[in-house]
Amino acid sequence: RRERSQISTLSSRDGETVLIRARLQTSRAQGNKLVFLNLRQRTHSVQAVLAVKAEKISKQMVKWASSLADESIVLVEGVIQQSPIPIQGASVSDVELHVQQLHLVAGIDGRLPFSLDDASRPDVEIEQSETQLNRVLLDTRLNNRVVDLRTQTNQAVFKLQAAIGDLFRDYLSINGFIEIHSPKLQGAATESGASVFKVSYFKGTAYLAQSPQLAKQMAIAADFERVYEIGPVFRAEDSNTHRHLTEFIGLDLEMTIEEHYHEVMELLDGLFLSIFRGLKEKYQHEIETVGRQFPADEFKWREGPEGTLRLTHREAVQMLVDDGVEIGPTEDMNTENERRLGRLIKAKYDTDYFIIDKFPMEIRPFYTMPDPEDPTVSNSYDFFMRGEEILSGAQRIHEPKLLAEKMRSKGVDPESMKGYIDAFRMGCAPHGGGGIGLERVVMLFLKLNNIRRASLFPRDPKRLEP
Ligand code: ATP
Ligand code: AMO
Repeated sequence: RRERSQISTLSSRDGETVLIRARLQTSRAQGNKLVFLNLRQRTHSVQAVLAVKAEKISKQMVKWASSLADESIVLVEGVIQQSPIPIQGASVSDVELHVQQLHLVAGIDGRLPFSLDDASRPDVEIEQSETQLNRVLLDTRLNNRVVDLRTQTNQAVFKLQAAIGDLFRDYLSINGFIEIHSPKLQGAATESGASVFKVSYFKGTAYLAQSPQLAKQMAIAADFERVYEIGPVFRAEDSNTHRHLTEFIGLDLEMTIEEHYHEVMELLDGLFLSIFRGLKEKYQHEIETVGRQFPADEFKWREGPEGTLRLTHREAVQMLVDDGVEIGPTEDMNTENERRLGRLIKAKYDTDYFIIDKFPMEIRPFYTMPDPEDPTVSNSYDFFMRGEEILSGAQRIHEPKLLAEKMRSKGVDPESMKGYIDAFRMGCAPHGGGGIGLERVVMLFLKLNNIRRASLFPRDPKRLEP
């Protein structure tokens, strides 16, 4: 077997003969004796030349090469030659490949739904003129996601998504966490009961987990001390918004607390800073690539002694009230108010990343620990990026009687979660944690404006395919 080369390594290798398998991005014939082929491997591309004057290349061969459909996969053997001028549209621009042999590995059956060029046009305002600008609508992209994912932008988006997963794992592993894998099939609803998918389970019914909440807390009761999970989360909510999916990837963690729940908040903050720094340090190229299609102001966060901005829920609501919003002191912020708060904070503190602490007890789930000094508020927090929630978390109730009482007050029957409550009857250390939506972090870091763009094959109330 002859070794194949990567396009990314071809620069300055004048005179070498190489074998390359790549996609034919585009071809451009000049008369019947010459054709230029733009060859692509992931985000790298090079220009190849098929000319009759070369050995073994006939006119027929040139004609056949010119007729190959864009996006076919070809195997090419050729000699690298220095180019007198930089080649436009090729990422390896100092050389070109003079083709001696060309084989078709996989052709295209039918027509491409859109060209990669059209799919790569900058996403700038004016939705109405999509067709005029030859832009490809989101639905068309998602219906033909495999082709859509081949654009440079999408290759970069998913490299960044993977990087966030890696940075999450690295940080937690260094800090003594272990990864767990909790079941997604449940006998009862995981959190509140309203928004779970039912699936038939032999002669009965099972539910898809709406978060690993119960399992990660039970792992703490089992003395794992620090755990995390990266896994699918299912929500049966008919939310047709820019930021809700029915299946998303949850980055969850749970840890014991020594003295105060701020230990968890600080760890989570350290985790986010390490993700932001890691992306900025190692993935600038991908961030810029995405930015060419989705122009965005650079994501900003605070470094140094002042640290991440933290507000209490009361202070956040006051900022909105001062800005003329009608909102009660214990009310949950809707999307519009969250974004407004994000803009106010950006103007005042120059940051796209902040934490809100001490939410009113009545708007948090049953497992949330009340503040011992003021039980109307809770030891809970949300984290925000560009004015949208990306993490929700809290200290949890580890005392079984209080837990059962809070369940009842939220309309959840403690009997339906017996295994969970029993875990606390056997003794459990104080603990807390949080859950992050991976696609939201990707969407907001890159300002993609729609969560579907940050999901490989998105699932929403109207989409189960492809
Ligand atoms: P979480 O489920 O983590 O709290 P979230 O904050 O995105 O995530 P919700 O609390 O369910 O989700 O909803 C928050 C806000 O999202 C709502 O106040 C509302 O503004 C918006 N929202 C949710 N569902 C819909 C919907 N179907 N249509 C319009 N907006 C919605
Ligand atoms: P919550 O329900 O707030 O909390 O979810 C945690 C985070 O998950 C993301 N998220 C979503 N992403 C896409 N589509 C959705 N429909 C969706 N819903 C939520 C958000 C959100 O911040 N058990 C708690 C976490 C905890 O306390 O540890 C929970 O699930 O980024």
